[in-house]
Amino acid sequence: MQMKFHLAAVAALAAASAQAAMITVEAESAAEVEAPMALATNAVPAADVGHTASGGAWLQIPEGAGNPPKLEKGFARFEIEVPADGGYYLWARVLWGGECSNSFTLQVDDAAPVLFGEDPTFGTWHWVRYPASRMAKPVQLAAGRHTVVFRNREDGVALDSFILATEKRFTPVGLSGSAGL
Ligand SMILES: [Ca+2]
Ligand SMILES: [Ca+2]
Repeated sequence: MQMKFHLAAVAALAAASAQAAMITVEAESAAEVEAPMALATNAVPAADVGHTASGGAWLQIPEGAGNPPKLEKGFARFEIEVPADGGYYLWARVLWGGECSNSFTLQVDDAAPVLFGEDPTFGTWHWVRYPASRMAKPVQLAAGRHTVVFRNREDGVALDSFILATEKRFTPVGLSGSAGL
């Protein structure tokens, strides 16, 4: 079955299936940003990042800004409202500079930090999932407020937006993550 999955249709989908829930968060809506994580916009793009970010802006750690263990600083913290209890897959729209610039450390609430990324798609915006493995269990979240932190692990990385979705078959496409199931 082909189904257009626009954000506006989330309510309808939620009504159709009690288990399906999805939220989209723009990187630039972070509650807190610590340098060298920094805001960039379509109007004043970095040389190594395109003009095609959703919401017209993104967060980035510029190439050469430094990364652990030399520099432990640099994160973006998000306070999100999860609509329903469930197992959530986290999709992020990212742009990686290369092998040494293709990951964040991801932390949800007080859970142990995990590796996000390390995939081999460079120089273009693309969607990356956590957990990456199709066999791995999604992140269990109760309805309500949660904290998501993207931390500096390698410089030369950019984060446009991210999605939390309970639907395992969901795959975001394009700029804002609207997708076919
Ligand atoms: Ca890497
Ligand atoms: Ca954005």
